[in-house]
Amino acid sequence: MALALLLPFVSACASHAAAPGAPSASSNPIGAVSVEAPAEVALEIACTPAGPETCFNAVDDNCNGAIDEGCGVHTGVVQFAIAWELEAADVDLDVVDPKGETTRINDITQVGLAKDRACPSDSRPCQGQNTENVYLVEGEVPRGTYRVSIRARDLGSAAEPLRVRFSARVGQRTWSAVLLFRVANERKVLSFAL
Ligand SMILES: [Ca+2]
Ligand SMILES: [Ca+2]
Repeated sequence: MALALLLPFVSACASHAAAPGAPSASSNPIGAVSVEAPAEVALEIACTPAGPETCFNAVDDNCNGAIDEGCGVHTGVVQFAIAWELEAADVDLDVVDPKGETTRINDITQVGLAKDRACPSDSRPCQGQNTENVYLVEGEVPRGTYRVSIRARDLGSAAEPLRVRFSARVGQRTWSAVLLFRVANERKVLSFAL
């Protein structure tokens, strides 16, 4: 089942709208979400419960829709998170909201997107919990396109590709993928539209 769900996302930069007959905006305040991702990014939409939520791994371990809840990071009905193990690496998560505003650490965009974690950070040690997190503070999900950029500023080690876990939640659906970065400043961009 997981493989079948994954396959539609493998094609290069294809757009994936909801199936015909999906609930209309009036009956479903979240609406359908279409996703675009680079060809090499295999987005998983099937969630397999792995027990209690594990902190700072950017995975919805208990499949309740929230990513890393109960870990001191904020969650919301829109949430984007990344995590990586190599402490020497520096990875950035930037989200452009439907109004074109880019999220910033400890600030809230006009539509209500906030970023509450950045690593590495001068102001707050990450203590090996290398994550970045963007979430909708409150209210209804703003419609439009969320453009999500993940950039590896520093790979930390040239020995092998840097592995970064990425998860996204928009409304009632959560996506997840492992991103591999092979050169510094490589950027992967995904978009979620509703
Ligand atoms: Ca969870
Ligand atoms: Ca988790």
